Amino acid sequence: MTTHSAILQRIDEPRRAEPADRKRWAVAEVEALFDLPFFDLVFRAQQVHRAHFDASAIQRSTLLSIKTGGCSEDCGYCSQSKRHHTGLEPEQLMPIDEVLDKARAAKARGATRFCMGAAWRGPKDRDLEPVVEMVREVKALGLQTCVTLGMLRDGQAEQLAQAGLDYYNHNIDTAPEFYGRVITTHTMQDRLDTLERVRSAGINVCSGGIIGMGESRLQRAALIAQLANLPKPPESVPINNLVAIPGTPLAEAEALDPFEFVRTIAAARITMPASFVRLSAGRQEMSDELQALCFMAGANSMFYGERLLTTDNPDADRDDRLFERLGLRAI
Ligand code: SAM
Ligand code: DTB
Ligand code: SF4
Repeated sequence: MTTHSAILQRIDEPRRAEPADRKRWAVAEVEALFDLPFFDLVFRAQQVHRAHFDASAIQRSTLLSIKTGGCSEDCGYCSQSKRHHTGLEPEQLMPIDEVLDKARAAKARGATRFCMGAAWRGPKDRDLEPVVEMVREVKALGLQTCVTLGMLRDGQAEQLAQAGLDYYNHNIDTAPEFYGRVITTHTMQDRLDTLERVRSAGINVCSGGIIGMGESRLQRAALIAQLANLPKPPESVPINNLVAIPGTPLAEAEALDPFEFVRTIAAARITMPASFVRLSAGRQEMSDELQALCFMAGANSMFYGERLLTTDNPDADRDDRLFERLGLRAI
């Protein structure tokens, strides 16, 4: 018998698998992509996109913060660090019934994946138990599951895999050379170690980054190269535009040229042809036209529903209208 999740899995599969002799991207080569005239870059990204995917099909995930605030880490962009004064009230882990209600609503609205986020450096074993239960129950609703819980220790990824977790989100966030300017309480190597644990446990990897944090174009290229050159590229690559949150060290970061955001999407598409590239945080501040350019540059996934973790996302109605106007189809 074909299960609902097996069908979802199949819809999700890119048209062509990665070639065995996959190219390694030098940072300079990725930078050369960024340096192309805008329309040459977008055209190239479109060609790659269409060779691997139906260009009208967009995957939609709904996010839920299951444990908000009070985090020990000092990530300079994040509202949830207890070191920043963002006025966010730390909360306990959300009860499972509430999580399931949100998941049912997300499914009814048309999301195919439900992503649960926790403001932890990493889960303690006693934290993981209830999350494992959430994964099992959300999956039983016929949704794909994703969690983002911070760094994992030995054995934790396997527990999540046993519960049937489909994706683990863990971003490398920025270029290796810029990492220490944004985060000092853990290293990029710590993040890479977790990604390796997730891979070894057989869970799909969701990893991307944030742009607009004051990094250079070369550093944006280095972020993309680092993702593309992972032993296996992430199945899902979220590209977040910084949401500048008052009270965080990056509250006053200078806004990035929107075309540079589109270029980053295009570079991700070209270097990771078979991955889903997610147009992630920052959509609330984007015009419909800018989002359309992102889809044209190869974005084929997004967060759907009015809330990200602690900030707003466009209303589902606005997104539905945009899909209709552009002839896009949700998967
Ligand atoms: N604590 C876990 C972790 O760090 O992986 C999970 C939650 S954390 C909030 C997930 C991701 O959200 C971060 O890695 C970052 O990429 C993104 N993020 C957080 N705050 C953001 C902001 N203000 N703007 C854009 N992206 C943000
Ligand atoms: C990802 O790359 N972006 C999402 C999800 N993965 C967890 C989070 C975006 C957070 C934006 C700021 C906030 O709402 O707090
Ligand atoms: Fe904590 Fe994650 Fe926010 Fe960093 S990004 S402060 S680890 S919740």
